Amino acid sequence: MKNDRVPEFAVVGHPNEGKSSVLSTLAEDDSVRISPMPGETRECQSFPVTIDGQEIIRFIDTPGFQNPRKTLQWMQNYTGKDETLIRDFIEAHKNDTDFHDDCRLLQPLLEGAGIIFVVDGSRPLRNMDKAEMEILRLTGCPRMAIINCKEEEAAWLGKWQREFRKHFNSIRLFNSCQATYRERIELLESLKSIDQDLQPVLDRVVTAFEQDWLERNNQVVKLLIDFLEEGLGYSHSISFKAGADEEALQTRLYEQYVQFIRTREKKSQERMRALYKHNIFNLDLPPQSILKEDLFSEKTWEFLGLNSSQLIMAGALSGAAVGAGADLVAGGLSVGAFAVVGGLVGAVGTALKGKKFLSGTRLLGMRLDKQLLYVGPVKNIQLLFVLLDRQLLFYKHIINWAHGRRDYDRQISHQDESPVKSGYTSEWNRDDRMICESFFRSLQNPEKEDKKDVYTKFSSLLQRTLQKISLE
Ligand SMILES: Nc1nc2c(ncn2[C@@H]2O[C@H](COP(=O)(O)OP(=O)(O)OP(=O)(O)O)[C@@H](O)[C@H]2O)c(=O)[nH]1
Ligand SMILES: [Mg+2]
Repeated sequence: MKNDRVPEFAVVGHPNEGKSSVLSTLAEDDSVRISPMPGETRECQSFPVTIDGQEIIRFIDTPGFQNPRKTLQWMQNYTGKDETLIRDFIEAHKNDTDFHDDCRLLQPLLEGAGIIFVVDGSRPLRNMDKAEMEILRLTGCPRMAIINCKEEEAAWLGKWQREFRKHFNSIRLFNSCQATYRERIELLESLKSIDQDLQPVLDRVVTAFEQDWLERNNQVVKLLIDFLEEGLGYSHSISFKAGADEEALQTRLYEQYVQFIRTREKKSQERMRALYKHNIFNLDLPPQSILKEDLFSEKTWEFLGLNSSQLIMAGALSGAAVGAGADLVAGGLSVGAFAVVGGLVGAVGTALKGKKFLSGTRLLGMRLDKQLLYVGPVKNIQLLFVLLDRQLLFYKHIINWAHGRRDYDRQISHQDESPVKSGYTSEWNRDDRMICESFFRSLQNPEKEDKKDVYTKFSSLLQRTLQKISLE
């Protein structure tokens, strides 16, 4: 592999070991075909990784070995030069259907690709595997081995590792269904050790991956701020005719708002998904995920956002609905903590009593002035923290969903049912919460606040949090 070329790696191995899954995760490409049936990949396919429109590395999916023992035998009896071994093997077998897959998988090596050999380390080592490793050694190409355990079985790992040491320059455990961003970077780092010539170019690739990740986090920050501005700064007025049914109107307006914020939240999650290149498959949330709860469910408000004393402080400082905190303290955490109106809270609050989540204090400000009913902006600061927690948990879910994973096989349960906060915002320190309060205040009084400073601090708080979640 020359220095000025885009580095290229062929992912090879026995059928059905997880080659395509590893590739899909490494390249963050969910269009790679994966199947429980062996023999899914029959032809080589190249998957480039591009950053800012520039191809920086390329992985090639290949079919599994079809006839490793006979291939090895042929290679061991070969009397030509080492450099022509692969070419002559392909030439000798190109019309033999028994060696179709072997010829295909060796072709990229002829064109200068490095080797990533994938095995399922949860099964025992067989002679067939030794034959495959020996073939790869005879090719003389730079190579690393990846142990991708399909089952949680570690009994065979030692044996695999001992055998690998004889044949490969580098060995790594990498789970195609669970690998995180950090593990992808580490794998690329270890590719450097398989060939000195690769080091400078792979250094550039790793730096590009890291910068790209930071840039995507920046995009998430922008996306979150847009979402919060729209969702919390929501405000408009409608005409109100004397004698009209105020209560019905307020209820309708409240419901409109709830619909609006739910749709907007979904939209920003879709954008986040696209940023992390999850385009095709469903990324099922674990069955007990708090994110499966409705935004306005009691459980959501119990588990996410600030705790009651943090909330009282936040309300006091930002001039937001302090009552929410007081209610939570007085009535335990059973109250939904929102209501429809601001100025008219008394009347409507009473009228709506019994309707589970329309009681308590203010969520959305509403003010009647002559012929106009003013709606918004949001009054309850807890909504800021709940929305943020939901987005941050969604972010965590997205970035930790490996592209090679196609279903939710491990159930992560929320066993702790006590009202302990499980989001990120309640872990923020006082200074961080104050940054949020200033941001919230600036949405309530857009013309009064010095927005620039507030936004800079809020952005950097979000950026720091995303970075921390990326490394968890
Ligand atoms: N649980 C689990 N399943 C995995 C893992 N890696 C792959 N699989 C599953 O194993 C099966 C085979 O995966 P593929 O990636 O298609 O394997 P392959 O080596 O490309 O197979 P061929 O193209 O047929 O040679 C699929 O059902 C994958 O979902 C893993 O780490 N954990
Ligand atoms: Mg495959």
